[in-house]
Amino acid sequence: MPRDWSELFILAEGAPAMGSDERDGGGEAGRRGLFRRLRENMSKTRQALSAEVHATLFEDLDDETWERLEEALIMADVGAATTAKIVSALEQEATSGALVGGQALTGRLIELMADIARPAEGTIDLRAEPTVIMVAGVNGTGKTTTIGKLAWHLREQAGRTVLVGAADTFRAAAVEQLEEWAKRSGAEFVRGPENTDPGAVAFEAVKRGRELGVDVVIIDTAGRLHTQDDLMAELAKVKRVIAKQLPDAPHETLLTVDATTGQNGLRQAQMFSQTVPVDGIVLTKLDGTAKGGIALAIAGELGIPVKMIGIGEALEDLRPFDADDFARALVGAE
Ligand SMILES: Nc1nc2c(ncn2[C@@H]2O[C@H](COP(=O)(O)OP(=O)(O)OP(=O)(O)O)[C@@H](O)[C@H]2O)c(=O)[nH]1
Ligand SMILES: [Mg+2]
Repeated sequence: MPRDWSELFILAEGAPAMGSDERDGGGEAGRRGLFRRLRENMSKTRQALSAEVHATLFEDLDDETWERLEEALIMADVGAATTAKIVSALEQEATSGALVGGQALTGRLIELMADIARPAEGTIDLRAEPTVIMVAGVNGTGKTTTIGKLAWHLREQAGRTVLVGAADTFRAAAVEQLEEWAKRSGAEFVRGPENTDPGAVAFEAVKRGRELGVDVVIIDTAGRLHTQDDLMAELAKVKRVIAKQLPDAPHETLLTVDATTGQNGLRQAQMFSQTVPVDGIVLTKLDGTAKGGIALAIAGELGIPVKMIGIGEALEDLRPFDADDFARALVGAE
């Protein structure tokens, strides 16, 4: 599971040279700093969960312990099925005497959560030239913002050149917003005439990306159409059109899920992944929610890895998802 950008991005030349962002730099001190920030970002979820962990695992164990723990995890949006899996495993190990004491139980709880949060490798392969990344998601979940942040990190952390294509053509404001992010992140930008077909813009963006020789092309898509069926049909079409320009593309389809919407995010991920194969989730707005456990529900129930997390509205507020750190930050471990 990627712990930093150099592990998230797979490059033809091997590990990338680190960019200038010290906070993302390697080394133990850098890692501790990042973990501290993650804990702060997730303080709402953590406060809710760590109090319950202390009130249960550090006291005498009985049926109520496990019920209370289950309730706490469900409140944090870990999801009923995934919660049941975690708690029954923990209960079994505790009852068999394999685990004794609050510390050991908490440590094991974190391990169980991290294992579930890590259903697959979770890397992003950037070896295709250009690599085409399509970003999908319900309106307002953070597609455009994530694209801006990702474009910036691709440049800063991996030295990649990036082009972004505005295939969300239904709102003029959406195109301008993406253009603004392209400027901020130093990416090339492709738009179509007003009300153009989104597929045509995606096609043009990939074509232009190839002509310019950029490393990565990122395609923004619409989050809202007249009906959900229209939205899904449009997304499938954009994907098909991209493949016409470049046979293996899109190489990566990312789905943005707004962590504050809790279980709704799980349903969205289900719906999108039935339309286009989703390679990874970007879990956004983790900074403002007590429902961070949704990462576990999505990974546990759909088997789709969370690859990145959004922890704010600025360019640098995107991080690779580290399942171990995430589980530790959720439960409140140091
Ligand atoms: N706090 C916080 N806000 C975020 C994050 N990601 C996105 N946002 C905010 O969420 C709002 C919606 O983000 P957009 O990027 O416009 O979402 P979108 O999916 O492109 O929306 P549509 O284009 O309408 O489909 C904006 O105000 C963003 O600043 C995040 O990680 N944390
Ligand atoms: Mg948008």
